[in-house]
Amino acid sequence: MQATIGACKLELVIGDITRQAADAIVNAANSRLAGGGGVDGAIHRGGGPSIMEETRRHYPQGCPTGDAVATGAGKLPARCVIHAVGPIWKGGQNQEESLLASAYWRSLEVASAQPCASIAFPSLSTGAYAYPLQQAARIALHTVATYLRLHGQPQLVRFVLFDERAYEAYADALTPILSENHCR
Ligand code: AR6
Repeated sequence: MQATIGACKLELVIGDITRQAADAIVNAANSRLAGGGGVDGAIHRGGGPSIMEETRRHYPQGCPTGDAVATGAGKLPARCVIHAVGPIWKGGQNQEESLLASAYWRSLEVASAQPCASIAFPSLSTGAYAYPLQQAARIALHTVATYLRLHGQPQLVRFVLFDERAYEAYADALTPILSENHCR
């Protein structure tokens, strides 16, 4: 599924984020940038030790929740990895929504600074961090669409969803965005 926002493309695909040859891929990191399972495990396994060496050297304090930092991508086909820290779901009254939106927004700002023409996101916070998928999908797509309308870059934003269930949630959330004026 695909939407056009100004000159930018917003795509949904099912797949593995580590296989994406985008300029940037986004890691679902933790605030210590300590590595872990899920997307984080797959990125460090696939990219090799240089990614962790770089996060330790450049970001010894880690990265706050809602923020993002960039490193190289080691052996992965992407050019760089943007480590974004989404919130842990604690029931919805702990600024989860604004922190999740901020993790996407900051990732796009960091990508623009590289600069990157294409960026691939996983579904941040919806695995180990247990953010409800439908809500997370709405926030993710709304934030990215708003950013693209405002900045007109990156040219391509691809959401790489790991399974049918995640894809369907994002496809449902994209439909109302598609019907807004600026999209077709
Ligand atoms: N490609 C695309 N999506 C994936 C992949 C993959 N290779 N692997 C998993 N997913 P998670 P979080 C999906 O847990 O919730 C780590 O331990 C997965 O099905 O990776 O933000 C970190 O170190 C889910 O829908 O990220 C943190 O401590 C989504 O990606 C913590 O987990 C996110 O799942 C971050 O948790």
